Amino acid sequence: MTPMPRTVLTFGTFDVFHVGHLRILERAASLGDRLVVGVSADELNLRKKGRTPVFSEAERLAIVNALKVVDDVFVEESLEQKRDYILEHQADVLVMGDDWAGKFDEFNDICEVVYLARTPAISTTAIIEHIAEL
Ligand code: C2G
Repeated sequence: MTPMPRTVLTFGTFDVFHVGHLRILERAASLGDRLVVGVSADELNLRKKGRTPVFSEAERLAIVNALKVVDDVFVEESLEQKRDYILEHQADVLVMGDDWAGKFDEFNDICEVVYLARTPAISTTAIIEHIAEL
């Protein structure tokens, strides 16, 4: 019998896509056979970070979906729906950056929860500030 493919699920805004985003998606993909990414809705980002993303939800979805390591994308409408998303996408592993360390341990009952170290010294905010100062 062929074993079931191992599905990895991760979330993020992925605004002003940079190498830190790429690295975490590559590492997440290496933990399974299939990588699904929940891309934060514009509305969710506004609530979470107090600013509208530079790139729209449709643009961010298109960019993430075009990556070789990504198999499927969907819009993450709310932070509170994580359990539903994990079940809906039949995720075996939930991957989050370690800025969220410990925050999603409650989902250990339905999947493996892994926190990966962030790539140092790069962020969307730093890029926006850098460009603004040019
Ligand atoms: N990331 C990283 N290294 C960086 C910057 C970001 O590894 N230098 C990771 C983050 O840890 C996250 C992913 O890239 O796992 C996406 O980053 P953001 O777009 O900043 O994600 P965030 O807005 O925190 O969204 O449900 C949770 C949220 O949707 C997470």
